[in-house]
Amino acid sequence: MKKRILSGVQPSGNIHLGNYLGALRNWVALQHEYESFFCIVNLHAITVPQDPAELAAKTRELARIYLAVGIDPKVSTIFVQSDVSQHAELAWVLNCITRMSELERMTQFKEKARRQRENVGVGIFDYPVLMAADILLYQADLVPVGEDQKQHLELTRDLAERFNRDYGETFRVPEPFIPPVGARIMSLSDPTKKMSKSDEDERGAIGLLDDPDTVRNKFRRAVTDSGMEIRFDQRRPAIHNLLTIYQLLTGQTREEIEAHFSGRGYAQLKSELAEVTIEFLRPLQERIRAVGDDELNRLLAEGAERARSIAAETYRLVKERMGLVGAR
Ligand code: ATP
Ligand code: LTN
Repeated sequence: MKKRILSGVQPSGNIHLGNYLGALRNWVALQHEYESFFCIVNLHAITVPQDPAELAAKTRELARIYLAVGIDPKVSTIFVQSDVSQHAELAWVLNCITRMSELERMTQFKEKARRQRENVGVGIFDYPVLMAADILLYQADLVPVGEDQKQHLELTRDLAERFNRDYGETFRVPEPFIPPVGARIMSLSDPTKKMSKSDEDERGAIGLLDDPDTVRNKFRRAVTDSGMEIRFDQRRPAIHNLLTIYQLLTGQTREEIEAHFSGRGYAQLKSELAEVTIEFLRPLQERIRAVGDDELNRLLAEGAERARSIAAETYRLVKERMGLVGAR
């Protein structure tokens, strides 16, 4: 039997090159080797306020993006989290075996809480438990994500092990898959921060739906380091980041890239990188637009159906293990 993958992206904000290079790209590469489930995690998105109409539109847009980047619905299951009620149900059960202190330690929570002060919702605090439910429901072996999700994966593993120990073997304990290159694409306007959907400074991220002029402008204004040489040097994070994007989009080796830019300036790197990105985005955007509404409806309905059948099986086992029985 094939091993399983599960991963997800939130349908909030504008999906960017970091999401693609850190996560989506690897989903596409791994989907033939694994039985794959790709979720649009709208219940995670509502941990911060969302406009309902926009959330609905973004959910469908993200499904189009999954297809356009190369997720093949013939081999992979694409579905919307809120279509499968067991995500919220299992999250509740897992809440009851999670300690407050474990969630207080999560760096993503600490960061978001710092930004929102008193108004931090319980949902943000509980976010990692819902994520654990997403993964454990499908008995996933592998979870392809960017570097920022590593800590959440650790918690997922801890919760799976705890449940298995206390209630009997139930969940498969998943491993993260974090790519060796591209797991943490940095913001173009501040190379000490990751490229992020929720960054107020929109210039930091290249959106997958950005038009050519926007792409050129964002790269042109990207922060650089002092120095002149164009080399992969960790001590110069801004240039390292631009070169990493170039490497992943062209498939060239680091040696080839350094030789190509030898003796050239930052402006040249930025303009070539902009063109490479535009050429990558052009066909992608065409494919996004080409997905029809009916096609999308059918696909998400089929995806939800397939996801439900597996989620229901796991959740039935959980209830049995915990003594959650009612009328017979
Ligand atoms: P936010 O910054 O608002 O939390 P996000 O950009 O991290 O949002 P998510 O939906 O939370 O978007 O992440 C989707 C996937 O993209 C995750 O696997 C995450 O690890 C990955 N990812 C996000 N940002 C980056 C980045 N800068 N570099 C590489 N991978 C990333
Ligand atoms: N927390 C993730 C999104 C996410 C996820 C998941 C990723 C929610 N559920 C399950 C992998 C598996 C993020 O990228 N911020």
